[in-house]
Amino acid sequence: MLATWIFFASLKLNGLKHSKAGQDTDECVMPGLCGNHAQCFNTNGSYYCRCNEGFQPTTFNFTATTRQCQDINECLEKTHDCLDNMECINIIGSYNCMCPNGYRPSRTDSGCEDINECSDPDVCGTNADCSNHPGGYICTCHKGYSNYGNNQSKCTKMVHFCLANE
Ligand SMILES: [Ca+2]
Ligand SMILES: [Ca+2]
Repeated sequence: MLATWIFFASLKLNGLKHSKAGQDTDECVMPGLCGNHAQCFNTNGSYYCRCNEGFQPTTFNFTATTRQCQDINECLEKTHDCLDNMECINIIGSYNCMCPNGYRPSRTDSGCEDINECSDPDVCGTNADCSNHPGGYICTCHKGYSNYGNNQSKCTKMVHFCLANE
């Protein structure tokens, strides 16, 4: 649920208020009067600005002079509706719910599920056993092979360096 913020313009702009005939002037025809990420609404004798959905005013007493509507960080303010096992990624004007590395969107519900990397026989190659675990996998090398400390890479034949006195 994104909050909608409204600020009323108390600014008196010369020449923008009532015309001599007492008729209302549409201040909103002035480009950029409310700044970025805001909409201008004309009223009889005045006007007001409203931040677009996903934005809020930068200060409490917000008028058109400051012209500031800033992005709401829904992730920090905990107003997002991402599920517990999803990551909230703030973007300008909205937010995204993403699955962490090693997970993908579930086909059965709207959450995330582990990717079984071992279903791809090529992920660890023929010289290792692949074991899947939540969010990752491990390649365990066969005897005589090594992935040299990177247990998510393929294993290569270990090279034996002979010492001079061997
Ligand atoms: Ca945002
Ligand atoms: Ca996994």
